[in-house]
Parts: sequence; structure tokens; C-alpha cells
Amino acid sequence: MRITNIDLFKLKMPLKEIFETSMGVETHREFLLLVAHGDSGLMGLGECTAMDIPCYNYETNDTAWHILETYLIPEILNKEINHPKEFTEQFAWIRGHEMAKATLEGALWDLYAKEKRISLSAALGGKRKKIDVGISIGIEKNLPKLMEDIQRYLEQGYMRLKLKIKPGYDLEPIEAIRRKFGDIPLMADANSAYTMEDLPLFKALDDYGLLMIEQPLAYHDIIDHRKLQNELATPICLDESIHSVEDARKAIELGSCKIINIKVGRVGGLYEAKKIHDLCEERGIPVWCGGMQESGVGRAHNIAITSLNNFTIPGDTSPSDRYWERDIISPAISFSEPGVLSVPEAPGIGYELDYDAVRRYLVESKRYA
Ligand code: OSB
Ligand code: MG
Repeated sequence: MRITNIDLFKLKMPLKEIFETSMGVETHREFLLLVAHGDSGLMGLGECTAMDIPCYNYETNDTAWHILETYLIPEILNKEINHPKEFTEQFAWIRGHEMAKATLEGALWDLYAKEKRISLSAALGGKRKKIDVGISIGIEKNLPKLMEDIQRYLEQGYMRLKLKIKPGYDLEPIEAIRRKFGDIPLMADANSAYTMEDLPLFKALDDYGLLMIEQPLAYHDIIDHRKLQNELATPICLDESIHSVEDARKAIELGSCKIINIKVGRVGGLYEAKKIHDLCEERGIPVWCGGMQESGVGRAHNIAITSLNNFTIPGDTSPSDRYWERDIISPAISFSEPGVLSVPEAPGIGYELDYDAVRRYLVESKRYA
């Protein structure tokens, strides 16, 4: 395949509900959309999962734009590419900037699959036709409101509930959820808000039979996580600490986690995500697909990767209407049955870009040719 021009868009979409985590409060999602036009007349879509501020990792949409414009796009335009994995190899010299890389790499995979007339899932080696879906629930200090929300999520069929926690909002809501809803599939995500000084809290949480605790300690740590895992029956799942298959190998070999959250953007793209998936499968570590409140484009990539065998735990891959009044793809992503999404069989990501919606949310755009 050969890419003749690339459109880069910055979009800002209002979230249907305010989303609070230990990192802050969000009302909107700002992100980059990349459209790669091939000489075949087909186009590949990619989404940048960086945030507008560097609170989750060091990247932002603006650093990603800089890396894309300066280093990635000029080296890709009008070059013959046989397989998207060549991209990963070509840009291995660029340290970090995983989300910038994943933006263009994702578009290459979509285009590659469309030119081969196979689904992105099939191109990645996915076999599963349906995926089970979980939901990530923001901090809600009004506990009666939290209970109502959870009741609704359970009725909608979500297969796993993830509660965002932070110091001062942890044991109490978990206790309340267990008391009201019993043994539902429940986990907690701390986004690195704690330290080993909080060991007594984690020991107390250990009694609530959580599926896992996600990233309790520092965002780059795998040493203290190992110490904590050794003290707990509850599995630790790493999110922020894992940026590559090498990070995953080291965390597994140390015993720093028993589960890994794979986010395509955080690890530099679908090829690296697949490598982490394969390693974890070999080592008996289950994985699931994390979300970054993607628009339909990134969400479709997430659905495709989740069709791989070792994605055995429901991910943060909620349908479009969890986040958006109007998504930027058509059709919007929706459950095929409660709590379940069908993996598209159409070529590539299997959804069309809705340019009217893109225009509605547009902040800026630039064409590279
Ligand atoms: O830690 O998984 C996380 C959102 C933004 C940044 C980090 C995280 C999240 C979520 C939301 O948990 C997942 C989603 O619904 O897309
Ligand atoms: Mg997380």
C-alpha cells in the first residue's frame, strides 16, 4: 500500500456525563483523528488516545501532533508499505510517544485490512465473533446516585464493573456496592493514586473479592507493585506501567501483576498490543482491553484487538451512547445483545466515518500531501 495524503483533525466532543478520576474531572474529550488516503482510493482511520493535558501519561494531543507532523508522516507519505509491522520497526528509534505512533499505525492497519478486503479483526488474527463488555464508572461521591447508576448498568447487561477510586473514596463505595449488589464482577482502578503506605487499605480491600485492582501505585512502577502483589490475594492489573512487550515481560517475571490491561495507544499500536497479548497468553496472564474514552474510531480498533483469544476479561469497550450524543462513525457502536458487541466482518474497522459529525466537533485540521 502507498499513502498519498493524510488529513489530521483535532476534535473536541462533549461527554454525556462528567467523568471524574483520581487524575481530575473531564467534561469533554479532545483527541486527534487521522485519515490516511491510499493510492487504492481507500482510506484508513486512526485515533490518538492522548488527553489534552499530560495527566495519564506524558503525551498530549499537541505533542502527538508534533511527532506525527515532524517525524512520522513525512517518512510514510508516498512510500510503499507491505505490512503495518514495518511501521513499528521503522520508528522503533523514536523513544516513547507511543500514542503518537499508534495514531498512524492504527490507520495503516485499517487501510491494510481494507485493501485486503478482510476485517481488522481477521488481519490481527482474531477469532472471536462477539466480545463481552465492561464499564468504567467515574468517581461519584453521592452514593445513592452511584447505586442507581450501577443498577442501570447491570440492567443494560454490562459484564464487569470498574469503579474509579482515590484516597478518601475507596473502601466505603466498594463496601456499599457489595452490600447492595452482592457478588457482581467488580474491580477498582486507582490510576496511581496510592503508595505502599496505604498497605492497610489494600489489605482491607482484599476482603471484598474484587476481580482485580488496577494500577494502585506509581505510573512507572513495577517494583512496589510486586511488593504489594505479594501481600494481596486480589490480582493486581497494570495499566500505566506497561508501554511495551518488554515492560510486560519484566512485570510478569517480577510478579508485579497477574493481569494486564492492554491499551493500544499506550503501547504504541496494534502490533505491539498483539505482541503483549501473545506473550501474556504464553505466560498464563489474562488480558483485557482498556479504554481512553475513544470516539467510535478508536473504539472500533479496540473491538478488533479484543477478538484475540487471550482477551478473556471484559474490557472498557462500552458502546457509543455511553459517552456521546452523536459519535463520528456510522453506524454508532451498540450492543448486539445486552453486554455484548459483535465484531464487524466488513473490511477494516467496519464502520464509516461520519464527516458531518467530524465537522461538528472540529477544532483544527491540516492536510499533508
Ligand atoms: O485508567 O483506564 C483508565 C479514562 C481515561 C484515562 C485512563 C483511564 C480511563 C478509563 C475510562 O478508565 C475507560 C473508558 O471508558 O474508555
Ligand atoms: Mg486504568
